[in-house]
Amino acid sequence: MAVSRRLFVTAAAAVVASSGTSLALAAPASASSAAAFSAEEPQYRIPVSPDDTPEELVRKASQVRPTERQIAWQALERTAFLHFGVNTFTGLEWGTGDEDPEVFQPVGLDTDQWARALRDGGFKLAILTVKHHDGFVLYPSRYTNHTVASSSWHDGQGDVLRSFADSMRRHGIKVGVYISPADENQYLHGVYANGSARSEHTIPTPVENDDRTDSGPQFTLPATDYGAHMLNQLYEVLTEYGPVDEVWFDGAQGHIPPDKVEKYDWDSWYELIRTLVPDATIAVSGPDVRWVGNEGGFARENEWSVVPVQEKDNGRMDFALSYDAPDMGGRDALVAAQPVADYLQWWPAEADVSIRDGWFYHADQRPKSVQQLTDIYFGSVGRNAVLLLNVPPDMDGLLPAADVTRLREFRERIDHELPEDLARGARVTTSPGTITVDLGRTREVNRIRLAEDIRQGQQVEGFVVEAYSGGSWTRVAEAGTLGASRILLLPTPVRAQRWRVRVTRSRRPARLAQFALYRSQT
Ligand code: FUL
Repeated sequence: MAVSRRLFVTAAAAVVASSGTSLALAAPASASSAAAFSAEEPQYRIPVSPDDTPEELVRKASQVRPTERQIAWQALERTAFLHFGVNTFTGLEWGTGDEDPEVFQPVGLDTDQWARALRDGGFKLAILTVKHHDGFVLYPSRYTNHTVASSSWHDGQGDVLRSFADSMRRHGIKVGVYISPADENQYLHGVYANGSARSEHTIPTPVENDDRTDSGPQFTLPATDYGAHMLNQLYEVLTEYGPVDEVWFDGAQGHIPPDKVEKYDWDSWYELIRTLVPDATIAVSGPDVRWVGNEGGFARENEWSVVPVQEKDNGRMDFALSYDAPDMGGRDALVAAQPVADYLQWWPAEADVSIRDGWFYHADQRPKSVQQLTDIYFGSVGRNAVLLLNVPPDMDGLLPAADVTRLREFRERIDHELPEDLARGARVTTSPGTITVDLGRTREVNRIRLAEDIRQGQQVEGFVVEAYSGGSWTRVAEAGTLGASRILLLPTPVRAQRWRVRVTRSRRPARLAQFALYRSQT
């Protein structure tokens, strides 16, 4: 079959280069998907219709590809959340919007300490709650008084966002911003969910005595009153604090009564973000990254990055099934979602969880154990998701010492779980659907890490890993999806010189980017 052979030739070239980590193989695709793969260009989002046959759905899924920004995001693997704001001082998880800004007194704020701890924990990006549901803003916004500027902390001159962004960049950590769509303070001021119609707004909307003199980009965008408020805040955050790498929109409504519905101006928000920071991912209530569906940090055993989505109000994409669906993108899910799905889209999973029970700091809570964090790592990064671990700063404005220690221990543990790759530089041979590595001598292995080259989409639906011993191949592990990262833990170490991965089912010929073997040192 032509497609298969072409990929196989490419595979051979990769093997000759003996990169050790860039392997390729032609897997036995199911006949229907392989035969149908042809003219259509692969893309990030492919329309589906109720008339598509199950085979057509699978063929379309096989043609979905990530964008460059999604590829860069997926490679981060470990990302961090920092929930910090008035709740840190009131002890609440969801604020009220009418708290006195004076409660915000992080007298020892040291964002370099945050950055060092996250860097030493192996984190590549950190997302700060610039605004949580209470509407209190961690920088001096021109569009609300519910901000750090209304606190006597630093005589009203404090700016946590500036400090955070500068520290993260100094320590090589990318900058993300959580800006809650729900805003209790704006609700109390009659702006959020006030029933205003969408109309054209000039963004940034000039304020009295506006201090912005340089002429940055200007927008005319449709929005409600509150939508324009969000646009103005996004504009401030995305133009005054250096390059932002992720904008995180939560889906929760806080305490705002459920019948007070603000129809968010997603299309306008996304347009502003894409124009101001084209490389930034827009996460969760956004087109680039999807919420995994729980707040425990665990992806599904078989996690797909190609999933059926529905187009909702004002250009928002949403999952076509429910977020707790056990299968997000397998063949059955593609069919089950068909009556309501508009597209199949590359929408990879982000698994969020807090190191403590709450998202905000509470003195009576303790960080999770190294073992719990390790299980979470294998359950997220090991299952084709990116981990988003929350580490909440305390009332001094510091990450608690116990959490700092735990982050370092966590990184050390992962380093010991996946030490030297025993397959690096090994002799590699391929045959259709199989890659074999010869380690040159018998080695003991108990961790296996595999990855598809996601530039070619996500194709693998089933694979086995086998070790050659006693004159025959023995199955040591088997799993369904593979995706950007799959880590398999063997219950007992296996000794063998030759190891192979065999793809047993795939949507179209797959290409492996990694086949690594480890003996943990724990
Ligand atoms: C949720 C919010 O309601 C929580 O407070 C927290 O921010 C979490 C990450 O998302 O939906």
